[in-house]
Amino acid sequence: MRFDIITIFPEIFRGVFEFGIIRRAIEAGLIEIAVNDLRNYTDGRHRQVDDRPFGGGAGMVMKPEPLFRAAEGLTEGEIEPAIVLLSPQGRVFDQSIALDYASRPHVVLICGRYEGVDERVVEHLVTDEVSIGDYILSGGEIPAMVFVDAVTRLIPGALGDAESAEQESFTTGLLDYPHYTRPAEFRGMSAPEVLTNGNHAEIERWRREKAIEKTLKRRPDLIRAASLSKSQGIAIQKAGDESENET
Ligand code: 9WO
Repeated sequence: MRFDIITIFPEIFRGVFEFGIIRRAIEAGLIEIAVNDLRNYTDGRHRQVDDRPFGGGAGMVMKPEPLFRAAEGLTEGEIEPAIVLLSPQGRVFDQSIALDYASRPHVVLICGRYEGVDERVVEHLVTDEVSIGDYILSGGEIPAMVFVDAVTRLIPGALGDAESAEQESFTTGLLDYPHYTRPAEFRGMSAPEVLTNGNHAEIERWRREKAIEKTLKRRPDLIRAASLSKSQGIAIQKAGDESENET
């Protein structure tokens, strides 16, 4: 899978893809990431990527020509290119959207800056607009990093054995269970006994129960959206009944 990032600030990406799972995925040949400087797709001595907004107002707008030239050049000959604009107006990114992109051979990511991009880019070049959440940033570069990170983890072979086991918990649509490590007692705070007694069936049960409790309390919206097994459904029912009985 190849990611092509289009940005006016390629230096921002220096380092971010050189660690951990992403680095390993690159080394294994599972992904390739190219950071493309939008200015290389301008013409003229001024290498101009922005201009004043029609209709007036503050700030600048990204010109259409360099963005069309860059994205079309990078996807030449592709039948159904994925050209994603990271923008607060996009569909809000989540694990299931990440999973959809993980099976694509090539994704072009356009990072907006200034007041945004000329609307003709949105209407006639971009195939998907994606937001990483409801807040305004200074540009699309950090969202592009988030996108690459979340999608790469879902490419088969990108996670090691330990990490894939962990991944299961979000795939269920629940929040993660609490984690503990040594020492078993720290400043009078004990790790739960159940985790240290070696009963793996009991540990499994405890973790699932904690994941359900935490999800019900913090993100009940996830419970409604989750596709749960029959035993999980029953466990949630039980957790709900028990919390009703508490007060
Ligand atoms: C600025 C603004 C100010 C007042 C009211 C609404 C507003 N919207 C914006 C705006 O969208 N500015 C953008 C800044 C222009 C393009 C690049 N910028 C950007 C991308 N900010 N945040 C993102 C982004 C991308 C993906 N997911 C979350 C945020």
